[in-house]
Order: sequence, then C-alpha cells, then structure tokens
Amino acid sequence: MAFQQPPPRLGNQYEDDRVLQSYLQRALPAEVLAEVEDELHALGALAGGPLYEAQLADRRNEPTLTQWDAWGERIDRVEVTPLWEEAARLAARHGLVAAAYEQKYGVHSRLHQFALVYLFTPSTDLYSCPLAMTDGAARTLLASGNGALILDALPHLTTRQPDHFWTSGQWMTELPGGSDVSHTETVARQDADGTWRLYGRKWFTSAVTAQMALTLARPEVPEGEEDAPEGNAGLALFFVRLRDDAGRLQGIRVHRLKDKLGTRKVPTAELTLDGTPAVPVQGLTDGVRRITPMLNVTRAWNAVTAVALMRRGLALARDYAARRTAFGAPLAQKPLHADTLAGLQATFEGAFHLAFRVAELLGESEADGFDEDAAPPPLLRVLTPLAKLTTARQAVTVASEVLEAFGGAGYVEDTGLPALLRDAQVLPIWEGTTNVLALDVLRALKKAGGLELLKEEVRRCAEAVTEPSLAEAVQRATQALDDAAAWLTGAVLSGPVPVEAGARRFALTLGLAMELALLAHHAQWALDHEQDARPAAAARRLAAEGFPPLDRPPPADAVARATETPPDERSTDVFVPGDGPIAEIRPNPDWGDGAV
Ligand code: UCC
Repeated sequence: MAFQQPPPRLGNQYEDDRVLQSYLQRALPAEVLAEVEDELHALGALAGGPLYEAQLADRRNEPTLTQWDAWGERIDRVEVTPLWEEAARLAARHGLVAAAYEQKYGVHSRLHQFALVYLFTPSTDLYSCPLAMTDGAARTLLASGNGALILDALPHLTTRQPDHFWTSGQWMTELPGGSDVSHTETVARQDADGTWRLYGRKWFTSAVTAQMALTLARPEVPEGEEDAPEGNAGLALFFVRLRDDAGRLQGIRVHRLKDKLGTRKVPTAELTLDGTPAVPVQGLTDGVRRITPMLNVTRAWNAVTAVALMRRGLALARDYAARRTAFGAPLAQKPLHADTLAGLQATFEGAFHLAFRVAELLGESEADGFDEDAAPPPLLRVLTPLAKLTTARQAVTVASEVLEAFGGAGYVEDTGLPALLRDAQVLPIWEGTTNVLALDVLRALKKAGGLELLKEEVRRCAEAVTEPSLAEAVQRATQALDDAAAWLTGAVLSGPVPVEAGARRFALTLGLAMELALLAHHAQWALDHEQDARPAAAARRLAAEGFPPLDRPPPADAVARATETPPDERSTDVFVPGDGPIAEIRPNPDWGDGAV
C-alpha cells in the first residue's frame, strides 16, 4: 500500500499538559485542586476530542449577515457558525465567566477560571473574544457602582444557564482611531424625556451578536451650559442593549462584517448608531478611564489565549513529530527538529507562567470584593500590559514555527493548521498593539514609581531557586532588569523622544525577564516536588535564547546614515527610516519630564 501520511492527533488536553498540571499543583491548595480537577479532566477530554472534531468540521463555516428579509424589512440578522453556538452553551455551563464572580475559591477563583479558559479556547476558534469582553463588562459595571445596571446585567453576564447568558461587546474603535480614541465622533444626545441616544459610526465592533455593549460617546452639552472637556476626558462610557424586547436592533444598522485575516468566526461588524438608546455608566466624562477595568481584564484574557494557542500548536507538532518519519526516523528523533521544538516549548513555558501570574494577581486583587473605582494594585497594573504584549508576539512566532514543523501540510487549509497562525496574529493587534502597550507599561511604571516592584518580583523568584543549574537563568533575569533600568535612566536623560522610541524593546526585555524568573521559580518547585527536570531545561533554554538589544543607534543617526546626509546638514529632529517617505516621531508631551 502507498505511504499514508498520519494526521496529528490530540489526547485529553488536561491530562496531556504537564505544564498546566504542574502549575496548578503548585498554585492551588490541594483541596481546591481536588474539587476542580474532575471538570478539568472533562473539559480536557472535550477539547481534545469532540470539540476539536467539531472545530475541524466547522472550518469552512463563517458568520453571515442578512440585512433584509424577504418582504423588504431591514433586519440585520447575524448568525454565527454551529461551533460558536455550541461554544456559547459550553462557556455558560462551564462558568467561563461565572467562575470569577462566584468567588467560590476566593483568591484562587481567577486561576480556576483561566485554567478552564485555557483548555476551552483553542478548540473554539476565538470564542474567548466575546467571553473576554463579557468578563470585562462585568468587571467594569461592578467598578462603576451603578446599582441599576449591575442589577440589570450582572446576573446575565455571570450566569451558568445558557438560556440566560449574555455576552457583551466593547465598542471603542471608530474611523479616526483605534489606539487613540480621543477623536471619537459618536455623540450622545438627551431626549426631552431624559433618554440618552447615540449617533455615530463604530468601525470595529466585536461581536455584534452580543446582548449588550459598553461604548464611548461624546455627550452634547445643551446650549448655554459650560463646554464639555476636549479629548478623552469629554467622552462618556455608555451601556447599550442591542435589541428591544421583540429582538429588534435598537437604532443600529449593521453595514458589513469585516473580511479579516483571521478570527473568521468572530462577527466583527461596522455599525451605524442612529438614535440607539443608551445609559451613562458613571457620569458624563472620563469614559476612557471608566472603561479601563475592561481593558485590563481583556488583556489578561489575551495573554491566556496566547499561551493556549501556543500550547495547541505544540501539542499538534509534537504528536506529528512522533509519528512522521523522514530520512529514516521519526522527526522527534532528529536532533534539529527536536531542538526546534524545545526552543518553542521554552518560549511557551515562559509565557505560560507570566500569563498565569497575571491571573493570580487579578484573583488576589478581587478576593476582597470588586470595589468601586479601585485601581489595580501596582504589580498587576504593570504586569498586565507586559504579559499581553510579550505573549502575543511570542504566540505569532510559535504559531509560524509550528506550521513549518509540518512542512507543506502546515500551509494547507484543510489540516486546520493555518488558522492557528492567522488567529495568533490578532493577539498583538486587538486590545492595544505592542507599541501602544509598551507606552502603557511606561505609564504604569511611572505611576508605580519605577522598576522596583518588578525587581522585587524577580528577587522573590530568585530567592526560591537553589538548584545550581538554574542560577544562570535567574541571574540573567536580574541582569536584564538592571540593563533595562540603566537604559531607561540614560534615555530619560536624553529626553522624551528616545524613551518613546525605545519603549518597545524596553517592554519586551521586561516581559522576557519576568517570564524567565517565573519559569525558573516554577522549575525549582518541579524539581523539589515532582522530580521533574523538564521545566528547568526549559528555563535554561529560555535563558540561552537571550534578550533583544536595548540599545540601538539613535534614530536620527540611523536616518542620517540611511539617507547619507552629510553630518552638518543633519536635522536635529528625530526620524525613522521607512519604505516610503521618512516618518516623523512625534514626541509625546505626556513624557514631559520622563521621570519613570
Ligand atoms: O479591539 C477591540 C475589540 C477586540 C475584541 C476583544 C478581544 C478580547 C480578546 C481577548 C481574548 C482573546 S476594542 C479596542 C481595543 N482598543 C484598545 O485597546 C485601545 C488602545 N489604546 C489604549 O490602550 C490607550 O492607552 C487608551 C485609549 C486606553 C488611553 O489612551 P490615552 O490617550 O493615552 O488616554 P489618557 O487620556 O492618558 O487615559 C485616560 C485615563 C488616564 O487616567 P487619569 O484620567 O486618571 O489620568 C490613564 O492613566 O485612563 C488611564 N488609563 C488606565 N488606567 C489608561 N490606560 C489604563 C489602563 N490600562 N489601566 C488603568
């Protein structure tokens, strides 16, 4: 018989995942793990079995938009694919949002929740997107202290009953800006009866099948009253119910679903709001600040999704390597292939521990209640954007390598593999790009008074490490933070432009350093309690991969060289070279004294 190439197979996604199991053994009290483990086994079986099969069978299905019914009435009905319908029911039943709010396991509630999310996500084609926003909306409403909205929406957002479960959208992006929302054009106008209505265009709305959304709009000020503040401060956060009791959209027209590179199951829509009734969540100003609880929660989800996708790719690649032979042996026995997978595994393990450290801190911050207006604790505030930006970039790299590990099969759609790369590519874009988050890290560090809290976290990890072969890993993490601190001091002295220009390299250095320290810390525990040397091997490998260079030639010099401008004609402005016209970096006035 002719050679038949074996497809990759998945087993129980909990039982096959030593990284998750080992971490939960360490991070959860034994009685909590004993209580939640049956569900983890069950979800692992589902994710590696029937749900994975359903995902492959659903591959070509996409959401549809029907704008008109047969009789000419505008209906704008969006239907999702069978996989997503099932995912919605499963998500409610397994409490993927509810687990965080039931607080059954106190400080460990977020770990319980995110372990479930991590298992569920890779087999449901980014259904974690609406769930993340739903979780973020619940958190934002609780932070707002708006009793009426909390009473109305929270029971739906946090229920385990599929028929009552609501998801929420998060509508921020408009045509003038996705990262900089200060130019939001949607206005809010108040009727004589006091009802607020929204008028404007929302350019990316994920996902339009939700029952509610949180959105930004600029309230109009009645003539004769004092002008509203400009920019972000003049925006208000509004709550919108998408449909009336008869199921009709309320003043919302859906123009089209976006034709995106990936996240093809997510019905991301362009909308016009034309008199949509809305309720101010918390006053008529400071909408951006009011929505930040949502951003911080969805960024934590993003990090967990990034590690979940990395883990799925590696599970498939490892299985395939065990059975696919080439040049006389299974790929897994080929030193070069094994080495490639080992590098990816190390990246994944570092990312895993950073993402779940954020989950731990989030859980700790919520255990005493979801206080109105409570700012996130400083370490959580800094680690959230760091984890989001670092793991998202790593997910793209790992997904790309995973496809390559399959050779041509990784490039063929009906293996289901290309979707991994396309879906991973959204992670550094939505919920704040790498660069926007790098600037957010600077903002958060400035508020926290500098790098000391990260150094303290690395020290905590380093103190736990006694194994000599792990010493270099923690030493490198410590050194990377020192290098980052020295770079920052130098950059701050040079002015705001170098700080902003280097913010991405700086943030990625910090993110990798935290990953390395957290992984080394866990590796010591695994050696002591499980006699498992694999996390230690991963830590050494991650340490050996090194850090991105912090110092680059000042952009002005680089451009001068690129354009061969004679030194005496060089501009004192700072430029970066590009393919097209030279782009100018505009210093951000917020970095004024740059005293991070
Ligand atoms: O992409 C989108 C939907 C995708 C679907 C959801 C997927 C979930 C997936 C997860 C799992 C798969 S919706 C669009 C997402 N867009 C963004 O994320 C926006 C990116 N832009 C930013 O992050 C910016 O940093 C802004 C818009 C948050 C802030 O911009 P500015 O202009 O710098 O804002 P301000 O005026 O400086 O900030 C307003 C206030 C300030 O506080 P006050 O007023 O006290 O000075 C900031 O310190 O907000 C505070 N602030 C924060 N506070 C800003 N960011 C944060 C933060 N992260 N946490 C706490």
